[in-house]
Amino acid sequence: MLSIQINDPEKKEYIYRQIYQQIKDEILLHHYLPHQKLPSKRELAKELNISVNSVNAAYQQLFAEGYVYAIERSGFYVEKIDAFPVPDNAAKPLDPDLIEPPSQSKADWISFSHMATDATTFPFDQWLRSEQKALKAEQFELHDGLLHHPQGIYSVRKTIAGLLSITRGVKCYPEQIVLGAGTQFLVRTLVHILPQNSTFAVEDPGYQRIYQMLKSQHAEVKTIGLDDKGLSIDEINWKNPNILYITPSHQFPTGIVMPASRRIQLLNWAGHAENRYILEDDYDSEFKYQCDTIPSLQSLDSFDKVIYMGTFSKSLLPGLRVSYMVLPQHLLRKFRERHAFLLQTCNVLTQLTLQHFIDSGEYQKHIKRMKQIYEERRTVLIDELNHRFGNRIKMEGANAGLHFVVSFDTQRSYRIINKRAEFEKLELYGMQRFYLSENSFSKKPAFILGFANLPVERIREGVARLYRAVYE
Ligand code: 76U
Repeated sequence: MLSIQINDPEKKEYIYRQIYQQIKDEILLHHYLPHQKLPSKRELAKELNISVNSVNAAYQQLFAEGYVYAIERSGFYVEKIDAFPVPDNAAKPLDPDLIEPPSQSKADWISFSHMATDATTFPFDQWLRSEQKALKAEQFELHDGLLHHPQGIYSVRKTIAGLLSITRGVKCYPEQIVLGAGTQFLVRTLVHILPQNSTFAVEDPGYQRIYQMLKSQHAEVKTIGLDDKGLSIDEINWKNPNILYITPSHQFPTGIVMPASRRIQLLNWAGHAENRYILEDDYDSEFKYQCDTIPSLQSLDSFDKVIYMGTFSKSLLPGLRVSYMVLPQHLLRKFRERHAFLLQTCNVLTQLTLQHFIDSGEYQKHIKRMKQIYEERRTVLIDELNHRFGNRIKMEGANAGLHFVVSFDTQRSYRIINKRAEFEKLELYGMQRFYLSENSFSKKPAFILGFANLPVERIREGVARLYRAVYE
């Protein structure tokens, strides 16, 4: 007879689950042998003093999972299953090196992060209103998930195409737009539609997450240094890549705004051979100071060689995860051949909310307001840095975007400054993060200062903490 024990009913585990679990374990341990007959339901119920229904439920579950089989008018028999150590119910303790430290509260920290935007200035009410409109008007899109186009919802792409034409001079049809949850993801899908055996080139210093991602796709990737106009033409000629990933509006991270002369050199370079392309990452182009925004590279391209990429991470919130790219028509054809099976990665409700947010004019209103807010933060920050550091600081790349780069006249190393910054409760990122090859490593410590999440009233204190981290 089976040695089944029913626990204290107070434990609140269903009786049928207890029977099921114990029989299953005994089968796996080969305490019950293959083809052994289980006691009849009535017998077992009587012995354990429980209802036949409970035994029946346990047997049915064992049957459904394939631990026992049934023979009509005879009963249930143990399946032939290899002996197997019964897994412990409790999870194994997590190896110490895998434990994630609890996230620190950063309430009294000051942030120079280039990654954050400011949640306090985001128009949540208007966003929620757009979401409500989306929920009411587009229920079909929401429940009919699998039918969505791999490139994203058409009406959303139409709205984005309209916006890009006004704000960035990008010429495109909605058909050419591909949405995706992040720039990295989009670049990854691109790797598979660009010419085979391509050699990629990335800016150095540059966006390390794209560099690493390209390498992880087994692409050949070269790093190319910068001169005062951006990506060095000499180095392109010497290293001979056929795909360039660049950030001409505001080089990431140095902040160089690429002048027309270099843009035209690069476009001519791309037009020179069939397998050449330029990936223009226009990540923070909405924000330009003291003059209007500079038209995109894509708007100048008459060879159909520029793949334009953008994101709502800087203009709205990075947590939305809505980014997009605009494919030249011949690459669009490749994308459709190669990626027809892909499901869109952007959340449908977020896509539709974004569409309403843009169509209602709220997006442009928000950008206009943020331009003023960021302009003020930038000016106050630059003034305060000049005031506090005098000629011991050098600032670069502050004409656009939401960050610039500062270097200091100091003997202190990155390590010490970063440690002191942490002590000062100052979120600060060093430029060493962005140097992709050994030989681009600058000797003087330099830091990227983001001001998107830095309210004006915190700037003086932020700069004071920075001064202490560097000099005291
Ligand atoms: C994005 C560049 C050069 C795009 C960026 C960023 O995925 O669309 C930086 C770091 O939100 P996504 O990416 C936007 N192109 O720098 C944003 N920067 C990253 C996220 F904040 C991180 O790791 O230093």
